[in-house]
Amino acid sequence: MDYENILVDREPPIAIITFNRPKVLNALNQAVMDELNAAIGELNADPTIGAIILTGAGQKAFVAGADISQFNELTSMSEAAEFARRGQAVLDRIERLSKPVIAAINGYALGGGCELAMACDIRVAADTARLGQPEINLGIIPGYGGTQRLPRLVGRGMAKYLVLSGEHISAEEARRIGLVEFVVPAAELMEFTRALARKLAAKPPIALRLAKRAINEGLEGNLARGLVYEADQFGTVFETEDRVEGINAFLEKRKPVWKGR
Ligand code: CO8
Repeated sequence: MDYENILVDREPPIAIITFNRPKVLNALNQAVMDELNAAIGELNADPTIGAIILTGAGQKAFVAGADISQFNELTSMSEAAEFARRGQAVLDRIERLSKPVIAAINGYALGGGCELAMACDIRVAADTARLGQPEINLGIIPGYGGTQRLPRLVGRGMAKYLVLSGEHISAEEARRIGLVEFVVPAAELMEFTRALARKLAAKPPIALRLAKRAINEGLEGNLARGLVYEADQFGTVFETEDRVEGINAFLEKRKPVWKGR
């Protein structure tokens, strides 16, 4: 598929999706969301790709939020709710994707941009990045999962502070509260994130998928249910050829060769 609002670069075993509307700080409109959804589907189906990076074009922004200019086109409560649901579905798909997705946050990650980063598995931020949920200043609230994913990452109090105040925070502050995992100098962001993506792409794919799923599912229920789920996934991964290879390779003091079976 040809894309107009994003760039998709395949560098097997990784791929990079770049939001490419720098004039509006890579704001998300429906066309961007549709293209993102299609690209995610294509890359997930591509057996040469083991991990995906999301980033923004230009120096200034990862994604500065949903495109505010389209909000006045939403004329009813049900239209606005449907709009939010459609976006949530794309972010949900990213969170549940069988391959790891890493956000390389190269600048502003605000509103829908911060929500998008939170739907990724791991977040790496440039030291110049700024993050936040400024929707309150527009008289609205986060609609792409921000009220749900933010407290799960940073805790209730800090999530309420960010959502209710609309303040932006620095990358370093975001790391301190658990909103991003790594902060690196801006010039090293893509090199660092590519290396991380390659590291994950080199892992056995079934174990990677099941581990990701066990963490996601476990966090949505209580600990007892999560442990049952983890044990089930552990049983499934034990049936794979990669498990036999991984354990034998360790015992034979050699590097494993993963087959994805
Ligand atoms: N939407 C549309 N255009 C934008 C956006 C945006 N989110 N952000 C920036 N732009 C545009 C600006 O209008 C400007 O355009 P122009 O050059 O034509 O005037 C251009 O990008 C550059 O921006 P600025 O001149 O404002 O750049 P500054 O360096 O002065 O400021 C900021 C940078 C601080 C990032 C500033 O642009 C800003 O505050 N942007 C808005 C951030 C924001 O409020 N984001 C949240 C949006 S709401 C949201 O994301 C909800 C998600 C869930 C939706 C659920 C569906 C209902």
